[in-house]
Amino acid sequence: EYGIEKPKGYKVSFHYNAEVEYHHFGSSHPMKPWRLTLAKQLILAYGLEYAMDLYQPRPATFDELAIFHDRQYLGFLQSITPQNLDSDPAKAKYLELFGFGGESNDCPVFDGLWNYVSLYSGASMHAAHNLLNQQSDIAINWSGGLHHAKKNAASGFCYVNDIVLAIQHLLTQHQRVLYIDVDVHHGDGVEQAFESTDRVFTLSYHKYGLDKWGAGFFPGTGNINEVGPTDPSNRGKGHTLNIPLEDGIDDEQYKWLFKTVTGAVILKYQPTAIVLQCGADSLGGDRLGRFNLNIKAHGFCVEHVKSFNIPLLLIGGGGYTPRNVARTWCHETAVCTGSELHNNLPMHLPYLQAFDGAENGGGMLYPNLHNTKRHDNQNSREKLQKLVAHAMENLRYLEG
Ligand code: ZLV
Ligand code: CA
Ligand code: ZN
Repeated sequence: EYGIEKPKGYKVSFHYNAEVEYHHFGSSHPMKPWRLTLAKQLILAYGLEYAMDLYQPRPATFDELAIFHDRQYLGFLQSITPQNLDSDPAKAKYLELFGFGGESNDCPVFDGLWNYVSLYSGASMHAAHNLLNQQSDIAINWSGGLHHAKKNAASGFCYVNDIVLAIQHLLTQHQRVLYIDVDVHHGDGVEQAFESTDRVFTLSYHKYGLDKWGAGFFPGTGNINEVGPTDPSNRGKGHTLNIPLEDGIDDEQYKWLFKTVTGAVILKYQPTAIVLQCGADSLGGDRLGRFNLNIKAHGFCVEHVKSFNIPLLLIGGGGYTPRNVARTWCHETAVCTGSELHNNLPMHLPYLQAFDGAENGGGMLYPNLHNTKRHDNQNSREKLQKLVAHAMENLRYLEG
């Protein structure tokens, strides 16, 4: 009844180890791994598991994570616990060095941290593996997408960069991989990791700019003129594109921008694999985000990328209003399998309460999130047109 037949011609796989759900960053921390429980319940309630191959990936090993990360950093990550955190003064120095603690507690040390990072990374690597051996045309890992992690530091809720690890795996067989990032934050960790290669093109759409107190929106990078290395001898020159946006961008503007810019990048760069980070903090009403997108406009990005029929890895990312994160990733799973979902949530849905009542979206899959508008639209038509012109200008580096 919900259109769950397996579509002919392409295969979708879903890579998920439910153990990730049981990790807690702390009660006041906005990152909630249990949003994945909500997403999974929605996906199952709509019967989407029948339209995909399901895998329960094993956690990544230390050596697998060391393909990108420094061993010293990983050793630290593997050994710290909330209990031994303050016991050793020598540790304090490393906490600072590796991006923990300080005045910011974006990256807390919590129980099971090592297990958590190896689970979400293992899932992204397994998804990439499925694309490589052509078991899937689209592989999905909603638990990954932690784009801020650096090779030797945690940053912005991200400890291990599963995206970089997955792309490195794809590079064993693909000459050109395109990375696209629709999380409201700049995908700085992925950009930095591949800044010196022409085999990965990174494209991020994000909020950029100062707030009324003069603080830059996290991580503070990703302006339109940040195009990576400019030295002509650097092979990475011209293979970075950033699309900085203002508060409150709406569905029509975002869809137009995404289609125009992403389309141009795909045509020019001719990737043989695409990784799409689907951070759901770009939705209207997100606790941390500033954009005003509805679920279907966010999902349009997946539809558009899918339409190019290039092997595709879909990964999660941010998203801080859990019920809407779950809705979006359920919708995007359905976009992949080619299923249409009914706007009334299935009656037998566990956690139906999380989606019910006027303030939680009235039991619908597609509530209007634009009504939850808290951020006026600062993106004028003129500004966006200038931005696109500048982006096209940046793309000229790709030629010759
Ligand atoms: O969605 O944080 O602004 C991928 C992702 O892109 C900051 N952090 C840092 C720099 C100094 N500040 C503040 C530190 C605060 C520590 C705790 C919060 C706690 C409660 C509510 C909001 C935040 C918070 N932190 C909001 N924005 C931040 C950013 C990090 C954003 C990471 C986005 C990750 C998963
Ligand atoms: Ca982004
Ligand atoms: Zn984000």
